[in-house]
Amino acid sequence: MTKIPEPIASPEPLEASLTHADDRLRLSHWLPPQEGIAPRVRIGRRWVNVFWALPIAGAALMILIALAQSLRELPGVQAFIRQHPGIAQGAPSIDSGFPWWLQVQHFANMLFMLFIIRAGLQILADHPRLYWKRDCTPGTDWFRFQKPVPQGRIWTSKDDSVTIPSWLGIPGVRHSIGLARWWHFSINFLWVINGVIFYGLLFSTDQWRRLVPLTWGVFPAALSTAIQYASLNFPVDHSWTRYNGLQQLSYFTTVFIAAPVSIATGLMQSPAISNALGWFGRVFNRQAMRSVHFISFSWFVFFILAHGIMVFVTGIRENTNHMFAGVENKSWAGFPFFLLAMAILTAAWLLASPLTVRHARLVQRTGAFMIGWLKGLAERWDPHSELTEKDISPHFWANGTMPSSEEYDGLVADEFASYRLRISGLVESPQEFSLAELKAMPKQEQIPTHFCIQGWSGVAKWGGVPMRHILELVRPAPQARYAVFYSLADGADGGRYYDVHQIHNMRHRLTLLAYEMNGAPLSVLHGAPLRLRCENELGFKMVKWVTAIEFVEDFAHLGAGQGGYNEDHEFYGYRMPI
Ligand SMILES: Nc1nc2c(c(=O)[nH]1)N[C@H]1C(S)=C(S)[C@@H](COP(=O)(O)O)O[C@H]1N2
Ligand SMILES: [Mo]
Repeated sequence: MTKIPEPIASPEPLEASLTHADDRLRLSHWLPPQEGIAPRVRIGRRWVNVFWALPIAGAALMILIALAQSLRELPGVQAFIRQHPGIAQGAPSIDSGFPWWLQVQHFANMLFMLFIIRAGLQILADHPRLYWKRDCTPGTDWFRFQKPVPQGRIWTSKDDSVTIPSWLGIPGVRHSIGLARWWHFSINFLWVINGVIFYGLLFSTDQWRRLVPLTWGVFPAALSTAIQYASLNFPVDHSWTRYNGLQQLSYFTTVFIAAPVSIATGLMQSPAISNALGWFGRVFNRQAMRSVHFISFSWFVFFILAHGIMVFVTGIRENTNHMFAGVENKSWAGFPFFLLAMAILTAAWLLASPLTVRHARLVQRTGAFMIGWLKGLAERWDPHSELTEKDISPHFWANGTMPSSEEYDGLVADEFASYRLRISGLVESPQEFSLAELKAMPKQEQIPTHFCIQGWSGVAKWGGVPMRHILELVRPAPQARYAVFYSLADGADGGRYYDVHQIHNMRHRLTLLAYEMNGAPLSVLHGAPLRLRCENELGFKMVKWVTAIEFVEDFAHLGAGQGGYNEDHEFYGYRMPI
C-alpha cells in the first residue's frame, strides 16, 4: 500500500482565479445574438432556399388534386377503388377501441415531442450545418442556416452558432446548447419510457394489429386512400376498428422506423458510444448520424402537421372522441379534453424558454438528476476507436476563448522555454515539468475523432505524453478522485478556464497530454504548448493551454462547483460521454 500523504495545506494557487457563475442565464454576459439565414440545401454546387418548397408543394398539391379528381372519373380507377376501398383486405378488426392507456400515452407523447423537437432545434442551431463526412470541412455541408464559413480569419465554432427565436428553440438564446441538451435528453428519457410501455401494451393487447400491416394489400389500399384523399372525396373512416392503408403505413413508419432510428442516430453522435463501437462507429460516423437524425426529425414534423390537419378535416369530433374520451360517436365528449390538452401544450410551450433562462441552474441540476447518471455510465466503455493517417481532416474546427495575457505572450515569445506544467494536490510527489522534460518522456501518437458538444467533429493525429505515465511519476493518493486541469486562458465570461475529470479516465490508454497535432508542434489556436485528449468525452472537457493539474477529492469548492468552466458558466454536465 502507498502511504497516505497529509492533506496538502496550500491549494493550487490557480484556484483563486476561478470565478463563480450566475445561476441564471444572463444575456449581458452571454455570446451576443447572431442572425442565421433561411435554411438552404445544397444540390450539386447550388444552395437552394428550402422555403421554395412551400410554393412548390402548393403547386404540386393543386396538380395532385386535379389529377386525382380526373383519375377518379376513369372506370378502371373506380373499379380499383371499389376493389380496394382503403382498408387492406384481411386487416384484422380491433375490438378494444382506443383504451385509456392509449389516450394517456398519446397525450404524453405530444407533450414530450414538443420539448424534444424544440430543444433539438436549439442544439442544431449551435452548429447550423449538416454533413455526411466526419471531418466537417467548410463547403462540404449539404444543409445550413448560416452563411458560408468566412475565409482568411479565425472562425470558431462558437462564432458560427446562430440565434433562433425563443418560441421555437428552448431557450432560444444563442449557444444555449448546455440547457437545450438537458431538456432534449431528460425528455427523451421520459419519451423512451413512454415508448417502451407503449410497445409493451400494444403487443400484449390487440392494438398492435392497427399499426403493423399484415398483408401486402396495405400497398394498393394506401394507393387507393391516397387517390381518395387527394381528390378531396375522402374514404369512409373506420378508425375505431381499423386504419386505412395510408394511416397504417404512416403510423407504422413513425412508431417502428422513425422513433428507433432517432434513438440510434442520437446515441451514435456520442464520443463514448461511437468510439466504443469501433468500425461500426467509423462507418456510421457522427455527421452521417446527425444528418439522418435530422431527416428523421423532419419526418416527425411532417407527420405531426399532416396528422394534425387530418384530425380536423376528417372529423374533429369523432377523432377527439376516439383519442380523448375513448368513445365512438358524434357527441362532444372528447372535444373539451382535447382543448384542455391543447391548453396544457400551449402553456408548456410559452413557459419553457423563459423558465429555462431564469432557472438555468435548476434545469442543469434536474437534467443531471434525471439523465446525467445514465449518460455517465457510457464512460465505462472503452473508447478504443482509432483512425488512420488518410482519415485526418483537411480542416479542423477550432473552438474556445484564446489566451490573452502577458504571461502567455511571454511564453509564446520564448517558444515555451519557460513553460512549466505544475502538478499538485493529492499526490505523493508534486512536480513541475518543462516542455523539454515532457517531450523526453515516452511519446504516444493517436488518431481519434474529436466530438465537440456543438455538433462538429474532426480527425487529427495527436502526439504527446500519456496521462498514465504522469500518474506514475506523481503517484496520486488513494483519496484523489478527480484531476483538475487549469488553462492559461480565461473562459468567455472571465475567470480561468478549467475542467475536472474522474481519475479513472486519466488511466485510460488514450488519455494524452498532447504537444503535437498532425506531426507538427501544437499551434496556439489548438492549445499550445499542451492540451488534453480524453477520447470518451466531448471536446469542451479537453482543456487547451494546460498550465496545471491538481488532484482533488472533491470539486464543489472550485469555481461555481459544477466541475468545469463550461459546467459553471454554460450549464453543461460535468460527465459528458454522450
Ligand atoms: N482553455 C480552453 N480549452 C478549451 C476550450 C476553451 O474555450 N478554453 N474549448 C473547448 C472546446 S468547446 C473544444 S470543442 C475544444 C476545441 O479544440 P480545438 O480548438 O483544438 O478544435 O477545446 C476545448 N478546450
Ligand atoms: Mo466544443
